[in-house]
Amino acid sequence: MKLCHSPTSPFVRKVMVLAMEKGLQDKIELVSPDTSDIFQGINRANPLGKIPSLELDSGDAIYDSIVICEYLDDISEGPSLFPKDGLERAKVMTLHATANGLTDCAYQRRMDSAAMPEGEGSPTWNARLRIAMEQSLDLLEIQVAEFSGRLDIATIAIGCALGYHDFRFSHENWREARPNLTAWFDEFSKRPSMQETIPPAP
Ligand SMILES: N[C@@H](CCC(=O)N[C@@H](CS)C(=O)NCC(=O)O)C(=O)O
Repeated sequence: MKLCHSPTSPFVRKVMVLAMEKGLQDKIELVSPDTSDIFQGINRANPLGKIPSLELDSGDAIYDSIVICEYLDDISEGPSLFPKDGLERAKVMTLHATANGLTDCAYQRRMDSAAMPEGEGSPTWNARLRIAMEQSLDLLEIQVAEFSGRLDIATIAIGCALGYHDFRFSHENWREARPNLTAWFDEFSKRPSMQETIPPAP
């Protein structure tokens, strides 16, 4: 299997953490994105131009990160990181949606402010995304007791979301007034899968 990969992408990191937790990393070859044309995006295997995508040995390409994670979970041994059905699954997937949405808002803000030509960003949209991030962090702070001690697709997504916040928005200090989430992240970050996927210094 070939994973279109960048060490700075939080969505790729989620896939890598899950692959490592499920012992699949040796079955995955990492391939680099094509950054030659910003208008095309960075990945021709995905019409949206985004990474990650996973090319299977059959030639099929799958995306996006949550689909790849569930596929890898399905084909691997050991306890599933996705509850199978009912309310339990809905709750885990909603928690994943909070964390993934937080990551998505942070990524959009980063692109709007740092990656676009000077003057093309929108301060109003940036403020809208920042509020969504703060509200998501506040909710996670309240919910820590619910997910503490768990390893599943939601906690992996939370770990990657907070890691990305540290990577790109450390100046906004999400830890302030969020002691429970801080303690949870400090502990979760010790996992080898998290340590081995820390993004390189900006
Ligand atoms: N919903 C997608 C989001 C993926 C995404 O936004 N990837 C970014 C990198 S972190 C990307 O490829 N951006 C390039 C672009 O949009 O041109 C997923 O979960 O896979």
